[in-house]
Amino acid sequence: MNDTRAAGNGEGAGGFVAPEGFRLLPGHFDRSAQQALLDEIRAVVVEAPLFTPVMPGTARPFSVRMTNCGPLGWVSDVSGYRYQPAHPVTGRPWPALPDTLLALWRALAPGARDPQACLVNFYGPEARMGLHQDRDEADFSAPVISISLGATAMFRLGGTTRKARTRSLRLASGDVVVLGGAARLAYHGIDRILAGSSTLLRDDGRLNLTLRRVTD
Ligand code: MD6
Ligand code: FE
Repeated sequence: MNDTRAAGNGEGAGGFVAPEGFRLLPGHFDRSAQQALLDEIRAVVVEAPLFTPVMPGTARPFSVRMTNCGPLGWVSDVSGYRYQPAHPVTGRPWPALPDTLLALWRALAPGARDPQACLVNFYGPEARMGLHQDRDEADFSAPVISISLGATAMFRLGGTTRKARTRSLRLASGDVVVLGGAARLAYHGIDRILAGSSTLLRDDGRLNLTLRRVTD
């Protein structure tokens, strides 16, 4: 499997062509911007504590913990995946979306309406995220934009069918990923976290923030 820092929209050694609309912006946020964003996310977590979602049907817990900011938040429980305006445990509205994230969205998704949800996923050293599509939104014309903070993750990117070839990319602290265009519905996931890869968060912790437009 390829493992490269290159944005790699061209054909890689394994014959993988990333879907149109996939962008990786390595080091988009420098260390001081990462620290400032981390401070904002810590404030979000104080207001809206991390919770452990479970898989619909089976109630198997996710290995990541999550929270949200913005008017809507993504949740998963026994009855399904959905967006809702309040935290599932506290019942309070989600905290506001930090201005830094709104500015990032406006710069990278010109013409799209403003994001309504920022899903915050926290990974400990053993956490993973299975291969999935982000398809709980009514509007697929806007991209999904992610920001990674803390430990480096091995990100798997595939095509728009589950059986399409995949490739592995490293997402380091400060990296931004855009899934737009054909890549909006590309399968992707996190295979593992690389120990000792960042000092931003203690104990090989990692945060991934995903900005989404939910309604059309
Ligand atoms: C992660 N990322 O980096 C998982 N989704 O932890 C995602 O699931 C993701 O990076 C949509 C767009 C960009 C992403
Ligand atoms: Fe995703």
